[in-house]
Amino acid sequence: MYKLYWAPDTGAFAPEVVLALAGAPVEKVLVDHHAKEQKGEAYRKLNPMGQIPLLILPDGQVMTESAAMVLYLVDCFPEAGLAPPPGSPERAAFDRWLVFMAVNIYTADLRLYYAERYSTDPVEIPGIKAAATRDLDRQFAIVSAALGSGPFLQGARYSAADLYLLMVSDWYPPAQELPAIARLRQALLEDSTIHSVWAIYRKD
Ligand SMILES: N[C@@H](CCC(=O)N[C@@H](CS)C(=O)NCC(=O)O)C(=O)O
Repeated sequence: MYKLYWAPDTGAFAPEVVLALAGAPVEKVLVDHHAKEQKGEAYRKLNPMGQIPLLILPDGQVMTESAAMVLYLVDCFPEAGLAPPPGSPERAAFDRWLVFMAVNIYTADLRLYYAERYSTDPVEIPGIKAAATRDLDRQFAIVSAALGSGPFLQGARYSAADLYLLMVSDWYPPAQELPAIARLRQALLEDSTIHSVWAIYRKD
């Protein structure tokens, strides 16, 4: 059994939707995001970064980092078809876009939403937010161009990288206006399993 520490509107969507599509059993632990439970001593013992999500594997190993969870889980459940096989040329592109979104878009989103953490001087907050917005516009334009005629990053079949894109574009509404991203979101949300997990995360 997997154990997922989650909260609405967080990166826990990515591992949860992969587990749901794979049909894997998961116990969910709701973290009180607004009360900053993730910064408390008990939670930090599991994740010293004090961040959500946190995944405990069936053997008890603790995983942090949403993209690492996705990369690991897609290979645990190859029959779910959520990533090209390891070692294939298609897998290189899958890994590339997943990591691109995790290290660029996710972190720019954090700079936008937690701007006060990125400087010791509050005067700099508007500039931090403006730079994050500029970066998000540029990064989503790159992903949008990569979608081409899509509808998914690798053509007709969706992968967990597309699900990650659904998640990060939820956090930045201007990205949802880009036609290729709007089309991808609509196509993914037609799937009842994806839609039901997505709806849970939007209940904040
Ligand atoms: N690199 C981490 C980032 C996780 C992260 O920053 N999560 C946010 C929610 S989306 C969080 O925990 N925010 C609460 C906080 O930092 O206090 C990952 O991909 O899992």
